[in-house]
Amino acid sequence: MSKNGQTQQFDKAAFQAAVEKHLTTTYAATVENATPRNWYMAMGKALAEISTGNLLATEQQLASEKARSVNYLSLEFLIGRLTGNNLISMGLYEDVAAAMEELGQNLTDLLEEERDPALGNGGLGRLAACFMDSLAAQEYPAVGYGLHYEYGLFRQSFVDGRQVEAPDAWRGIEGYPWEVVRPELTQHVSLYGHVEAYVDDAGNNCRRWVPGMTVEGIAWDLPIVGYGNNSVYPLRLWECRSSAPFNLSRFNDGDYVGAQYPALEAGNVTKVLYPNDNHDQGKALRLMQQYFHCACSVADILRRHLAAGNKIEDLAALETIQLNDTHPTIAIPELMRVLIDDFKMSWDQAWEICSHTFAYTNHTLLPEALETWSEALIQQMLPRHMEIIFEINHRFMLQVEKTWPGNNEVKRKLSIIQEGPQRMVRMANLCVVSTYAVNGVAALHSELVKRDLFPEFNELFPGRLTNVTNGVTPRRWIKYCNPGLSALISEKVGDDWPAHLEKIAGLEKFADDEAFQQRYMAVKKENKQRLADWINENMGIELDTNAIFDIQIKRLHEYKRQHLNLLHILSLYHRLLNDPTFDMHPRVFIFGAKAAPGYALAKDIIFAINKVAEKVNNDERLGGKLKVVFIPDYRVSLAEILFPAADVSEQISTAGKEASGTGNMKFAMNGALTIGTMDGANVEMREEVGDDNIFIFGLLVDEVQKLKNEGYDPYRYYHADSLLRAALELLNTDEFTPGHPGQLAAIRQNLLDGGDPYLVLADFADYVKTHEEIDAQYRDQKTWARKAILNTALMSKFSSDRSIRDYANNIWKLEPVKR
Ligand code: KOT
Repeated sequence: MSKNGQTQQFDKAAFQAAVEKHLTTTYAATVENATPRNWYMAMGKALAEISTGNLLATEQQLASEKARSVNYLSLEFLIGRLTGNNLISMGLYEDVAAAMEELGQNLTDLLEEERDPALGNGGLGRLAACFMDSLAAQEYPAVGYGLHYEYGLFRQSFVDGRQVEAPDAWRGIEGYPWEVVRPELTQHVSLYGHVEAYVDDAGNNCRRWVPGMTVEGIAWDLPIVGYGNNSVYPLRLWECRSSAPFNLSRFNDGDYVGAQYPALEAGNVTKVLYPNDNHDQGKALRLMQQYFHCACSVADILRRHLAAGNKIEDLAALETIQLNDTHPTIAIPELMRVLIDDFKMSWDQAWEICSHTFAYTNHTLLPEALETWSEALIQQMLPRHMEIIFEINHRFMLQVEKTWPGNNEVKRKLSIIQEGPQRMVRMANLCVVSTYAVNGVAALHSELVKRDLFPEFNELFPGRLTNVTNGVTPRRWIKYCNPGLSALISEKVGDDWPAHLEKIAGLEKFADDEAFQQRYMAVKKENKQRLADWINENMGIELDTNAIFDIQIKRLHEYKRQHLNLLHILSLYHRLLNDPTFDMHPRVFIFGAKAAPGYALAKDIIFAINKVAEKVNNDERLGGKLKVVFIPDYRVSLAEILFPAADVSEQISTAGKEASGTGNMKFAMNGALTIGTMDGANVEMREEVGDDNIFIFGLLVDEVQKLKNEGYDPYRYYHADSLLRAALELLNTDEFTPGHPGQLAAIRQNLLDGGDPYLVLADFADYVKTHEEIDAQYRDQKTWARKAILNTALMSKFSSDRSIRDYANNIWKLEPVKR
């Protein structure tokens, strides 16, 4: 790697010529009349030509070396904008900025033209994107398999404070410049129909699926560019189209509109990303998406394997398939079906391969997020798969019988088929039975997976259940999004830290250096100003960057407890107005969150925060001490401005509910101090930074359990705590909704009479007290700077490079292949 991390010669003149050629021939614009969007598209195309070349070369090298690779199957890849990030990975950022400047274009402005590809809901999808980045950066051979949704996660706006959803046509009219369609990789996917028995030529009794219809899977590749190397891996996204665009007989009958009907239906399969995070809706079209994704991906894995000259028997030796949660579980019976029905393997041969090929990551313990599918639905859509699932379960039940003879209760609990009025298939059980490794995503979470979710499985399959703590890519989440901090880090520890995050530990010795503290805090101030400018320009709210920027950005969910944050804000409002002795450092509370469109209480919480913001931001009596901002349409590109600008990071889920969290890591890397519960990865972050450099509060997992077992009574806290009472009562007035009392009462109702399922009231007092500590400590800027620096310095464990090395060494048994 040469200067600037550049991996190959950059020919400026040739690049400029390529941009201008695309401007005219691809986008029909001239240098004189081109819009910024034309320029961005043409530049993107010219860059994609370079990465596509490297993608093909990497593909060929890996095939010829017969390298073992991982296939990362995920219904979500929340990649965010690619252009800026790929420029950094290619080491071309400065060169391209200069080349575009000569063409009269400002690179920073052009990068703003890119829409976010929002092909994920939140943490799970963003993790998949960070993992692809880390696989490529470390050259672990990999293919990401996902869906080419026509519409990504909905766009959010607020109308009178309420969330309104709009479709997200992320590819625009022109298409996305980084994607390349691969027609030669098209797959055909069957659906519906029935299974029939037949006797083959050798006299064997066989079964085969006679499908009711087929659809086509079109492959679109996005380049995952390795940082500072020339490896480029594909993120392969499948688009569903109708196999036959017209039903020809009906077309010839003159029924032109009716003839196009099947085409419209097939297009529906990958039309839109389901907008639920941590929630299973159980819709038939979602099952079809899942199967379509799995059938295309499994077929493509086999195609690659065989095309490289490998034997089908060697599949497990050369390929591993990681299932990102249970969403792609149907890949397991699909591979069994192909091996048995198409490759004519015996059950035992096929099972030997499958059970050594798949591994599964569990991302949640929330019961409402654990997927089950109705047996009747699978039977109808995928009849052969249902047979295979029954057979897997039958053999598994025999094994359970051996370990726990005559114990029907344990059988009922472990069975892949859940009995009841409507029999359901438990996808997590199918995964644990059929994979060689199951991991949770943070140490605490993985312990709870073993202890609470799958204790008997852990007994039955010792060693199968394990942990890989999540991580985030330091390329996007420090280097790209925080250039000021990056320059400062490079000056102190050298410039190879983005690929070797252990190096940032070198900052630790500057934590007490006053000159360094001042520069570090100056960078923070600039980042706060950048965010304040964005908020002023887009929302018309003016902020003082001397205030504490206290940020909670993540999906809106009761267990994440944005309403605990809200109650704290209400308590400050109450004290500022009613307690003349109360003083506080000015504070800006910033939120960003989308609520699932069908999640009423989550939407009520958004509405309440917006209404409180409206009042508070214009209330002269508060003397500018309290501001509340709810940023609309929170997405990756806004996260890139928000994380670097935070002083305080809110990670306040009920203990045991947030499997890991990954925003917590991004905040800390960028020097925000965490206020958080002993939940998910917060626990390991505390281990790394030390108790003095993080603000931990609230009940522990076992205390939550104990309180619930004893019969939790939210009214106990309500009666005992006058501040809490004052905050809750504000929700019953028309203080924030003038003339409309009760518009915010649903939240209060849920917390008091609804039983407060996430123990908001139980944790309130400790939360308030911990915020008072934050207030006091922020006033001592030197001490604060020291803590912030230590947070950056001590976060190296949470690089997704480390996560991927853990997967590679402990689960996948994968070696890097250098280009
Ligand atoms: C579940 C169902 C549908 C869509 C998303 C989920 C989901 C998301 N389950 N867990 N997650 C989050 O995954 C992140 C990455 O591991 C975790 O950091 C986070 O705690 C999970 O809530």
